[in-house]
Amino acid sequence: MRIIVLIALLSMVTAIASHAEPAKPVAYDVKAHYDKIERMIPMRDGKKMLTAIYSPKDKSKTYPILLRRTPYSIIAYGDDFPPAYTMAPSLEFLKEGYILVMQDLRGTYKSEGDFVVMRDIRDEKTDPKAIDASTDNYDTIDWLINNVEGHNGKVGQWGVSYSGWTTVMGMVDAHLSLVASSPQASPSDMFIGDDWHHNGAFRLMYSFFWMNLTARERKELTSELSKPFEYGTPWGYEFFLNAGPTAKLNDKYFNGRIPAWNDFIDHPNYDDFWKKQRVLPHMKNINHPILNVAGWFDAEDFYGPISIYNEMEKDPDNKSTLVVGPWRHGGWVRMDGSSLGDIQFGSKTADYYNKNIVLPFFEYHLKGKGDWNPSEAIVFETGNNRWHNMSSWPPKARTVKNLYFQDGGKLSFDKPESSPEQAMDKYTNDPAKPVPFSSAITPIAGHTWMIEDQRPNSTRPDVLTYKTDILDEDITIAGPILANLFVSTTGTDADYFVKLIDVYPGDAPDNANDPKKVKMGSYQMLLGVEVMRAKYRNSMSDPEPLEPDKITPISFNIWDKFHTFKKGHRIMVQVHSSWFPAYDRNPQQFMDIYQAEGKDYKVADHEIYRSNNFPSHLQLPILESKE
Ligand code: PG9
Repeated sequence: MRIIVLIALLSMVTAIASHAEPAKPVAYDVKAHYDKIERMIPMRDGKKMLTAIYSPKDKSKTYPILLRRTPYSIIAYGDDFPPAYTMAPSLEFLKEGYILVMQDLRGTYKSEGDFVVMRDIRDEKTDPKAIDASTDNYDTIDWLINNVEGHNGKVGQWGVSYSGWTTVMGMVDAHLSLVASSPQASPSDMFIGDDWHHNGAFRLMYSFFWMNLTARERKELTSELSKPFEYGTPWGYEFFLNAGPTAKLNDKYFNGRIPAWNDFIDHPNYDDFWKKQRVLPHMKNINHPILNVAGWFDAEDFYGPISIYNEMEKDPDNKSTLVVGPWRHGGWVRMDGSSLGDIQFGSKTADYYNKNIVLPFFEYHLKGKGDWNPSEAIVFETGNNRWHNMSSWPPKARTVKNLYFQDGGKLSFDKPESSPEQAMDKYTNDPAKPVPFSSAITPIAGHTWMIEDQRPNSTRPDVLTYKTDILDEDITIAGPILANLFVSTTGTDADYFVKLIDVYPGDAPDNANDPKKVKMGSYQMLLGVEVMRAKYRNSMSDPEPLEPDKITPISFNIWDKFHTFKKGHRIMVQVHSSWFPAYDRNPQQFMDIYQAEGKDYKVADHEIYRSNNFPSHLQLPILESKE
């Protein structure tokens, strides 16, 4: 019975670590090849962390240590073994031979201490005895090196998402034995662009799911996996609309018992609470090799790896390599990467990464085996479906071109010339009928909505849609995209979502053997999307109201893409003011949204200007030549 419950819960828990697709069949008997011991490893403050250590049975040689620390449970306690995919980046690592170490993070499952979600990064100057994820990482490695038999003196670490973040923390003031790290989809700033907020807009559906499952107070050390929240309906849109304003959720569902949820409410703006968690200021003097992995369609942590990469590049001595594939959050771990949602990539991109990138990276640095002389960035170009080895990211051979909103729902590279000052398009956003973030009927966000078909949205009256003529040649974009809007609204706050979309030709062929039989003709593939909560347009820390009916510029980054819009396709942009329940609703009046009551949510009209003086546009990084 326990096994059945374990398997059911495992698939839930791994969903948040984003390995939720069915596992590929595994033909490798881990127990036949590995011994296991479990230890409580002491940290500098005396708290002990439950750690499982799996060593190859073949003791004829030494092996490097490969560490992963997780808040989602090491899954198998005592004599049990976990599924192989949780132990290493791929099964090949088990076959090649590593000492695989998995640890419950401080305060989770069977590790002592308190779990603080994204614990502040310590300030040694004010408190030399402080602990954080970096010291726990250091103390763990120190213990392993001194106590585990059969190692070769070298330690590597890896992890996806939360475990990616603990990997990044391990890179800060790193232990000398740590010689290679692979942070994968690590968040870097929870207010600006990762799991909890994007530009201050609260990611309601995911935060609610995650906090319920992972951040409830633990009464005692336990190996029992957390139970997911019961929504009572498969339709998240309905659940969250009925649940009412964000302010109500605490009373209704948590009774203040999720400390990290209370933190959202107590810190609505970008204050020190959020700033102290930022890893970016610490991304210097990291002198061991880093393999930083991201997915173009990651709905949780794309900003994290890209911003960490950009920050590390400021140090001329950095040894960091960027890998970006056409993946969802963590989609490189257990899937073959040949498709995502309705979009196919022409090859098994995750298999390519596992065989040619992550395995050689660790084999070389931890064992001195093989070759590892990578380009600066190994990036997959969607649309043309090809890997590229680039000498820089973003590539230098790019030209920024403005793509302007035009009359009649058009987009073009020509600036509107003689359009009257007041040329604009209007829509009304009603918080009682927000734009759905996905057509899927789901209580949790899932993993394909960042690449989902936008056809159902492009006909809504509360979504503005602009598109180019049919392209007569390929256009490749590579690098960050900026949105520059000129808006005016009847309210004093608003959210502006901007989506970049690839529109397929009407006669595009359907995918072969598609059980869903999706019609790919005129498909609108979501490529990139970002939101700006307008009160944060000038400062995330000091929000400012919008002046009603005044034309106001709003600019923000939609982050990086590498995509070719093929000849025969069109480029599309959508603009709207809600995307629910992925994001909470904006009452459209300037206030602390976590205190807003039902009556505070107002209908507002929005105008997006497209005149010569107020030319709303996207800045696209057009690639001139490919490496
Ligand atoms: N995206 C998840 C997460 C990372 C960091 C903090 C909270 C959540 C995860 O998949 O682990």
